[in-house]
Formats: sequence, structure tokens, C-alpha cells
Amino acid sequence: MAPLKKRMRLSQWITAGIGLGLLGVTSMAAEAPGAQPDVAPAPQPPYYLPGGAATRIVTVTADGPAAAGITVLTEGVATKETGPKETVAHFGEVYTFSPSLIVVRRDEPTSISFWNLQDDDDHDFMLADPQGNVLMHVNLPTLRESAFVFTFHREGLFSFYCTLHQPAMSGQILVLPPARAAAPRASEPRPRQ
Ligand SMILES: [Cu+2]
Repeated sequence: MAPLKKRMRLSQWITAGIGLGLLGVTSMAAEAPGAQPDVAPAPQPPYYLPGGAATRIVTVTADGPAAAGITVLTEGVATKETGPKETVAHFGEVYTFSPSLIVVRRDEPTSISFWNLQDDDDHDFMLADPQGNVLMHVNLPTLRESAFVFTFHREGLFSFYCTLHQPAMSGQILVLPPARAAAPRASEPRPRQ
């Protein structure tokens, strides 16, 4: 996985002290040969889309044709404006992505449109592969729609995060096989002609 080593891994991201309580996210145990236990830079701007080896896992473009689409809202669950005050005092402001589980098909360009509904809170979107490698990180500015066309080239369960509102503001993208893969396999008995 050498081409990916310049990418931030979630373990490094957590080490950087930005993430809080990313339960359920496993870090990569195996280091690439010769990899340095370097101090990872914080995932600050400039934000980035998948590049290099990450494009073999998912390609993301700002626009383009899409075969499917979904809108994801940023929802305030407990905020300083709306309360409950005790909840905000205990947990800080709590936001979620809605929906937080997105199902797509492999090799099917899917537009995901993020609507930041808050007028005073930035959010961001950090996507990690099933092994915990961070693939992309983009800002979701206040009161803006930020749309991207995702084409996943691998199946599996990918996690995503708003790094500003952890641990609540997280979600998953489940990448299923292409629809045509649901056809009977060659090894299965076929009806006689
Ligand atoms: Cu957020």
C-alpha cells in the first residue's frame, strides 16, 4: 500500500488529537516497509479529493453524469441556539448527517449532495476505506450545497466523519455489487430450454 502512505490514516488522525472517540474504527496494524512513524499533519485545508492509489478505490468529481443521487442534510440535534442547554453543556453541540447510512452500487456514479443547513457551523466530510485509510476530506461550508459524484470501485463498508463534530457526526457508505451481479451464477442450475 505504499502509494497510500502519504494519505492520512485514521490512526494518525486520531493521534493528531483532532478526532474524539472514533469507536469502531480500526487503525491499520501493518505499516508499509520502511514507513516512518512520522508525525502526521492535521487534515487541514487544502482539502482534497481521492488521488493516486485512492482513485482505485473511489473516484470523486465535483460534477458529471450520475446514475443515482442522494441528498444528505446536516442536522442539529442539540445546539447552543436550540438546546437542550444541559445536553450541550454535557456533550457540546451535537450534529448528525441525515441519512447517516448511504447505500450505493459499485461502479455506479452516484451524486451525493450535502446540504449544510447551519448558518454558523462549518462541517466537513472525511471518507475512509474499510481499512481506515482516509481517502478524501472536503469542507461543507455553512448554508451551502456541496455536491460530488462518487464512483466506488470496491465493495464494502466505508465510514465517513465530520471531524468538527465527533463522535456523533459520522456515517457509513455501503457499497453493494453492481445490479447485474444479482443474475444467477454460471454454476447455478439453469432452466432447460
Ligand atoms: Cu460537523
